[in-house]
Amino acid sequence: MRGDTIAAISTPLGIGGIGIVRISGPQAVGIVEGIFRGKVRPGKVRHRRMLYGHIVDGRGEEVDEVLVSVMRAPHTYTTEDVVEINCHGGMAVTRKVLRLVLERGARMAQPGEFTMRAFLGGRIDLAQAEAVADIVRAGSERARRAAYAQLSGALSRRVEGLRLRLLKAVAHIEATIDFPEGVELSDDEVRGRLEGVLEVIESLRASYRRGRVEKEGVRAVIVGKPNVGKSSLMNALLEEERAIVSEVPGTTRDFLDGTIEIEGLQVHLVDTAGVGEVRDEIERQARMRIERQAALADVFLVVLDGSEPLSSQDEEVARLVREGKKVIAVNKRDKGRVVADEDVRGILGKGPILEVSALAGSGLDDLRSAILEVALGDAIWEGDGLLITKERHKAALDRASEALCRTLEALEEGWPYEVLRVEVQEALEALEDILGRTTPEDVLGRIFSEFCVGK
Ligand SMILES: Nc1nc2c(ncn2[C@@H]2O[C@H](COP(=O)(O)OP(=O)(O)OP(=O)(O)O)[C@@H](O)[C@H]2O)c(=O)[nH]1
Ligand SMILES: [Mg+2]
Repeated sequence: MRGDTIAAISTPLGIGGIGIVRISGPQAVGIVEGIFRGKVRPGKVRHRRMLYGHIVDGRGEEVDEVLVSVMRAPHTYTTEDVVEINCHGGMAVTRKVLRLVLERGARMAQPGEFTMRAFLGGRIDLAQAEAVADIVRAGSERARRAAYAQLSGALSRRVEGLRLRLLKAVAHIEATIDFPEGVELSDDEVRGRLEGVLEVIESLRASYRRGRVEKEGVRAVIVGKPNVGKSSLMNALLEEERAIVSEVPGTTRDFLDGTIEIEGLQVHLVDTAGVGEVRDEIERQARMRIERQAALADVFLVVLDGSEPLSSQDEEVARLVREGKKVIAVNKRDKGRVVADEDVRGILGKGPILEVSALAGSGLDDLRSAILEVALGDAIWEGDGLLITKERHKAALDRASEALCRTLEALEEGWPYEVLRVEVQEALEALEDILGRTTPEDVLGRIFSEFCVGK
């Protein structure tokens, strides 16, 4: 319910430099007045100010030394009065401060409730609110950049622009219905306007694949026959001795993973057991794990030993990765090379071939670039930097696109303008759904419930 006052610990639970208890709502300032002792009373603050003092409990005993930010509605995160108590970042301290706040009448905030209030208060739209969760979760530079663009309203402005253009088209269609003889636009002009909008929608839809990759990163699964240096390469890329390396074939049985960032893109590396003969139960289990990982791969990093002729085991590896995108690393180049590129192509087909030495650490920069290129490869998109990253937005744009295509068809076939109006209206509503203007309450609830508490 809006109108009550909510509170939560907004910093991660655990030990940290500071912990912040955030309070929002009409009682926020009054509640803090009751537990704060300092030179300036929170109630005296008219806009944004930080006060130094102590939090005291019901018996007047000091709980912690704090800084309290007092922010007055409507220019706050939630658009309501907001007070944030910066205390020491320990579990006992933050919990105690929160308990005192709750005892004075605040209610524990639901996940995402502060941001939901910002949305309901009209400070941000739904696409921006969703971006709050994304920027908090962003694990790489590219994910952060995509989330920030959405948070700052780049997507919202684009969608709002399209919405206004469609509204004009609707106004024109309605005028044509009401005063058929008084219209100043021809069918061609209506078509031109709708096509213009459709074009922008299509370019946004086309950015979705790329947007997903930038936001989620990619999973690169390292495969190869035993002893070619998969684990060595994994360690070299991670710059850490993560996996056991030995001259004995069959060293890796399970799979291991680790994450690197290549030019801001998160790449999740998975090292697997060597693909070879299956002679016992452990090897059977290892093979099952390889196949499971292979099914999850966005990209394969296929490792060959370039110092030895290719074997039937390499061909088995090739069969495993046949369907996928791949980067081929011809390893052990420090030992000399006997395998020619044509032979590699012969069994593995497409994909960049890189000569590397995991042992000497050479060729790794080119390998990283190749992984990046292949990961982004068929997500090529020639846009202006604005990316769709969310399934919900993609679905809304699909709906808008289909409705506009139907509108154009109806126009082509000379259907009455009443029919056009219905279709354009559908497209309009789909766009408004991105901004949260027509989004039903249960959908809103679901979106905000995915946030963390305190956001
Ligand atoms: N000379 C040379 N030796 C390498 C290179 N990379 C790995 N090795 C050696 O090859 C052997 C096998 O390396 P691993 O990294 O364990 O190979 P793997 O593919 O993970 O092996 P399995 O887990 O058994 O399938 C070790 O003795 C490594 O030191 C390289 O670039 N040059
Ligand atoms: Mg290994």
